Amino acid sequence: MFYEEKLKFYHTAFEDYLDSFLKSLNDNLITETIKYPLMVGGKRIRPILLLACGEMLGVGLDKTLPFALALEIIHTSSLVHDDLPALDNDNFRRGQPSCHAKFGEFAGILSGDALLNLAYELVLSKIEDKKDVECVKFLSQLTGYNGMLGGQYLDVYCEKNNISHTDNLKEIQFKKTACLIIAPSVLASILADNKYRENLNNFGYYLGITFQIVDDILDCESNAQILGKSVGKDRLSGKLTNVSVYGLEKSKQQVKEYTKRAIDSIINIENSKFLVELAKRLAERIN
Ligand code: GRG
Repeated sequence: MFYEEKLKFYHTAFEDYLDSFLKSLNDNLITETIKYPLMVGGKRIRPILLLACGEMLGVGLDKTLPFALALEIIHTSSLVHDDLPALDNDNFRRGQPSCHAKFGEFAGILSGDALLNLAYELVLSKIEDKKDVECVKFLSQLTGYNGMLGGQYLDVYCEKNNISHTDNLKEIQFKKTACLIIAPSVLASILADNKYRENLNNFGYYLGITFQIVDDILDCESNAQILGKSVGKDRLSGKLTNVSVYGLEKSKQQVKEYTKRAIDSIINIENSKFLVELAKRLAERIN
C-alpha cells in the first residue's frame, strides 16, 4: 500500500500544479493547442520521478514542482512533434487524436514549439538562486542537440537510411529517451546541493534505457487500446529498435539486467524504497 499511496500523492500534487498553471495562461487562440496535449493524460513518469527523488533528498515540492512541470511540458512537446507527418506520422496519442490530427499540421508544429518555449518561460520565472540556474542549464542540455533532440534526429536518420548499427541504437536510447529520465533524478540532486549526484545519474541512465527497451517490446506485444498509441509501427517502418537488434527474449532479459543496475545505484540511499519499487513497476509496465 505504501507504494500506491505515495504514487497517488505525487500524481495529485502534479496534476493540481499543472491545472493551476494552465488556468494562469492567457487565452490566446494557440492556448487550446497547448492545453490539449498536456491535459489528455499520460503516465507522468518524469514529474513523479522528480518529486520522489526530491523528497528522498529532502527537497520540498515548492522547489521540485516547477521543474517537474517543465519536464512534462518538454516531454509533451516532443510527443506532439513526434506524431507529425514528417516524423512518426501518427494520429493517435494518449488514447486520443494526436495534436495535429485534432487541430491541423500547422498547429502541431507551432504547439510543439510553443510548449518547448513555455517550459523555459516557467522555470526562468522561478529562479531564486544558483542551483535553479544550474537546473535550467542542465535541462536545456539534456533536451537539446546533445540530448533528446539529437537522439530523435539520429533515430529518424537511421530509419530513413536503413542504418542498423548497434552503436547507433545505444546512442538513440541514451539521447532520445534516457536523457529525459536522467533529468528528473539529477535535477533533484542539483537542488539538494549535488547530493548523491552520481548515484542518481546512474539510476536515471539505467531506468531510461530500460524505459525505451520496454517501449520497443510493447510496440510488438501490446495493443493500441492498452497503450493509447499505435502499435506495430516499428517493424513496418524498419526502425532501429532494441527488438530489431536483439530480439524479444534478449530484450526482456536486458530489461531485468538494467533494472537491477538502476536499483543497485540507489538501494543504499536512505528513503529510496519508493524509487526502488517504481523501477520494478516500470520494468513490468503494460502501457
Ligand atoms: C520539440 C522538444 C521537441 C522535440 C522534438 C520529436 C522529438 C524531437 C523527440 C521525440 C522523442 C521521443 C518520442 C522519445 C520517445 C520516448 C518515449 C518512450 C516516449 C513515451 O513516453 P511515455 O510512455 O508517454 O512516458 P506518456 O504518454 O505516458 O507520457
